[in-house]
Amino acid sequence: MNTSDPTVQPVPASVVEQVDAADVTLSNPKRAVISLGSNLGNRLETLQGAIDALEDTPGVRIKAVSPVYETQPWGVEPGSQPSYFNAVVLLKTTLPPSSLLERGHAIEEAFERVRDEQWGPRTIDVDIVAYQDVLSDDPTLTLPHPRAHERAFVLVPWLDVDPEAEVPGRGPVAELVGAVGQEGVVARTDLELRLPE
Ligand code: PH2
Ligand code: MG
Ligand code: MG
Repeated sequence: MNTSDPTVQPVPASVVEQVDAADVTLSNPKRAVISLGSNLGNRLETLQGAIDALEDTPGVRIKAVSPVYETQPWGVEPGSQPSYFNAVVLLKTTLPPSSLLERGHAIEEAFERVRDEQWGPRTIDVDIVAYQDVLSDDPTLTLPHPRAHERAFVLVPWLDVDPEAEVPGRGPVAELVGAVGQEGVVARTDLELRLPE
């Protein structure tokens, strides 16, 4: 690769990872991948607030937080909504998927998310992208997330925090990124999310 080409984006430098064995406090923890998105209000502050609230959850330890991406709204008329900030968080948890989902909804409520239209603008969306290698077509929590494999705003930050990641049943994230491309997904290297202490 020609690294002097100004069109080649630098590798984001802001993946933050918990390097210690923080999950020793959790017995038999499971891996989960969470996608966070915000396109209303102070997007960065809200993403950080959601990360802090996840870490404050008994039975949850955040292991890695991706860089922040500014992304074009997916699934709606172009220009009809503000751009999103998106990030992906890797965590270890002793909670079952249903409890993690409940906690995600409680965090959305705490940030006064209003649910009216599908894919409407929101202060915060907390989505469980994957939970271990679980495959589930339960309509209240489909695993992995049914559209994760086609959304660059999920795949690109996920690849940053886990280059070996796979979408259960769909294949390596690196290959899926190659297939969907990175259009409309721009690293905000000027911004950073913190891993909670
Ligand atoms: N979330 C959606 C619909 N569209 N587009 C972007 N760029 N980022 C999102 O997080 C997002 C979206 C529904 O959850
Ligand atoms: Mg969503
Ligand atoms: Mg959601």
